[in-house]
Amino acid sequence: MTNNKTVLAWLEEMKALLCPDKVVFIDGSEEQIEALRKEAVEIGELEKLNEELLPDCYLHRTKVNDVARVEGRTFICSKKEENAGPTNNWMDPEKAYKMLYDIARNSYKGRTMYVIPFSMGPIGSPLAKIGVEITDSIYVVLNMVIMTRVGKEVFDVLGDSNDWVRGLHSRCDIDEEKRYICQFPEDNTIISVNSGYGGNVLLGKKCFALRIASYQGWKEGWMAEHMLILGIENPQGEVKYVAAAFPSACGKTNLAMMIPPKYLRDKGYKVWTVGDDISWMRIGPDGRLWAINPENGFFGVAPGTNEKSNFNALASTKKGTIFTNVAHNLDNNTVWWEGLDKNPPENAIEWKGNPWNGKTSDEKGAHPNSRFTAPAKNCPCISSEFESQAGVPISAIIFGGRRAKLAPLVYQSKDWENGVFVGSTMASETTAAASGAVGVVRRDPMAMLPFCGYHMGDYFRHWLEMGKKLGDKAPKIFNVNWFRLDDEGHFIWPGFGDNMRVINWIIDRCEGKVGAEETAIGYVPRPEDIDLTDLDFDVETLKSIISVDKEAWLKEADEITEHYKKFGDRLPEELKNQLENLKANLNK
Ligand code: GTP
Ligand code: SPV
Ligand code: MN
Repeated sequence: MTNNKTVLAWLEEMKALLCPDKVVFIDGSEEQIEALRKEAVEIGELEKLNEELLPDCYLHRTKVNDVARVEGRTFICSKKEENAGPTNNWMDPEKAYKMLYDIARNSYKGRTMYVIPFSMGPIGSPLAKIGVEITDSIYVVLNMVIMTRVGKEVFDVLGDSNDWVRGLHSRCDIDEEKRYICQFPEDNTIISVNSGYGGNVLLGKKCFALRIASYQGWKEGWMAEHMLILGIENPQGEVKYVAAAFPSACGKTNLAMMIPPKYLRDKGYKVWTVGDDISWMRIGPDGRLWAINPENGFFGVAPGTNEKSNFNALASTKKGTIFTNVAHNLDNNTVWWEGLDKNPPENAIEWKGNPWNGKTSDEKGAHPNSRFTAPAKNCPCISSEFESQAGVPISAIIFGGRRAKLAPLVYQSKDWENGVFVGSTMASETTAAASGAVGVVRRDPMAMLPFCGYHMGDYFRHWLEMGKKLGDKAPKIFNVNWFRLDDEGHFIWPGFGDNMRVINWIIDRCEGKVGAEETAIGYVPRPEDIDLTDLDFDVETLKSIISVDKEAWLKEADEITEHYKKFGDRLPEELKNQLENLKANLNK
């Protein structure tokens, strides 16, 4: 399928190491994919779901010990430890290769080595990049076919070039003691062993499109970010694009596919999805920041997805989708998860594979991090620019996270540099998307804490440099928080589609159409400027979630001081000054 010498040489090396019984190149043809689906069903990797209700859909269960990303076993293997920085685990590349090759040696014996050529981004786009993943898992192949652009065409575009990312995945024994997810940014290489869970094994996604690509972006002058991309069409038919970085399971897929409230729809507002997780951004010929979604599908959180919370995501899962770790409804051979509807199946199998009665059981039917892998083209609101080679121009960048207290519903940073400060100090309560405690506040700069492939101080510096290059064409930077809780622990803001009310304020700010109140942390909306039409939500409550509590923010500033210490002398001076300014403003 290719004559590329660097590809062929690497494949020979991998064959000698892994000793597969046979090698299969994935050409992207429907016949080959269909044959693989059949085989996956025969060997029990997948279960075929109801062809009438969920055509071409399948169910997969991972091992119980293998249900989320494992940040503690994820490593950046740069030659120098200091280049991985204080927020990453580091391993010496020489030692890492040796250890990983020892683990993977002969692990494909009796198995097939699948070779997957894939493009992150529209094939041939100047913003796209190419990878080759080898794996011994049909589940991985079938997920990669949905999540990326796979097939011979990718090799054609690659030609003789050596600019491609090597990805080795081996399931080995799914032994959590020997599980490693290692990125070698200086070698364009990823090695993942002893896991079969999405974020650890779909190597195009977090490993390449964020950890390796963030490093490439730093070296080459572009940005790889953990951001959704959303187009907002106003009644005049003009579309503005925003990119938003929220940590895992904090609402990217939801915002990327939201349905505006009825009265805004009636006026003619529309929302178009470009991406729900990752954004690659470059400065275009016009000097603005242009973004593509490097992915081709959605690997979304299932629980909580329903017709009301995310109609478009649910619609996207109705055909050609792989469900992982959800409950299996045996009555009609479909799937179910917590929050899908109020009618859990009685005759079902839960995510671990045991019989389950959703009406009487206290156990969960679906794992909290259960996922769907759905083709982007299924999405009813997929953007007409989804396949655009040039990408879309970004008007605003939005940061956000889960903060029960403190962070206002929305505020605008004073300028790019202040926006980088806001992003670099982001914090959020942890979720089930990674193993470990849930609900603990942690600093997660730009939602990239688990995904930045180099020293985060250098990453902040890169953001500042990009701002200088963009000058007055830089997107405006905002921060949002949909997750404020009242004293009873209920969400105060209705969220979901009603977030459109906040997005409209953001767009109006970008266009200079609306004023704001200046506070110590940035610009917050004047209460009358957030449109509450048709919403049972009073202005006093709104005021309570857009106000800035100086005492609480002074405490926050102290925590930021601690957070910043980690970065030592690689913390840009500009950000230190930003922190001092914040303190001074709060003490005024
Ligand atoms: P990753 O795929 O892990 O990167 O996650 P994500 O950021 O795409 O998260 P997703 O959109 O799947 O949201 C996960 C959870 O956030 C779900 O439980 C949603 O119900 C909840 N959520 C999303 N938007 C809102 C909102 O506006 N308000 C509230 N209260 N919850 C929300
Ligand atoms: C995330 O955790 O941010 C995800 C899911 O998008 S995973 O691909 O597992 O990383
Ligand atoms: Mn994500």
